[in-house]
Amino acid sequence: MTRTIDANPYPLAFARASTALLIIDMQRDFVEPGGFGAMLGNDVNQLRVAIAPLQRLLAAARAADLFILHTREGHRPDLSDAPPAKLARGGGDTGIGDRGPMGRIRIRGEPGHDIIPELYPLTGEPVIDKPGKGSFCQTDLELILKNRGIKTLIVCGVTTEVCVHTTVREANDRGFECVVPADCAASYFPEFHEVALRMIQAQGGIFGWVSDADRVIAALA
Ligand code: C5J
Repeated sequence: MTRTIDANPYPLAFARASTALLIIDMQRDFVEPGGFGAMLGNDVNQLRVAIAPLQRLLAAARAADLFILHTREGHRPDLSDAPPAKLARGGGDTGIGDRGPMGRIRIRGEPGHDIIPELYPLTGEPVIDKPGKGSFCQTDLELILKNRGIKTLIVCGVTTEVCVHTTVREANDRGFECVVPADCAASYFPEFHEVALRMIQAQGGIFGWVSDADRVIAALA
């Protein structure tokens, strides 16, 4: 059955069976006070505003039997999958692989790399470990989505202008239709969040749609 999500720049037609909820990088090191993001001087409350709307959307998606996937940005403990350019980026004293407030920074298996308890994946919800900003780069995400017949992605998480944006662009180029519920994504920089969302929906939806949790939940019901 075809449904529509009330979205900008125009309603997005979708079918529940071919739609997935993709939650990007809701990891402790980005989102929690006392994590690496906070250590860098970021105000994590700018990200935490997305948790409550995302919890409601996640519950609605689970109730609607939607396919749900989560991503985590991070690397192998030996850093063999971390490009030297990424390791060098930032120029600070503490970076990827170093000891941070929640274990080794961006390393799989460390406490800070884990997904926040409020949005923890259930058994059966794939978790995609990605070494980059985009969720399709060097992962099996595309294969998993194609095998499930997924055509539409509801993309949420952090940060709007980095990993959410990169993922939406990658997905769009691969033929997926993406909608971002604005209140289910967030940035340390509110102005980047706003502009990133405007970019997605500009020019007739140049690479996607923008909606919000309430409108997506209404469409799933
Ligand atoms: C994400 C980042 N998840 N900003 N990563 O957006 O480095």
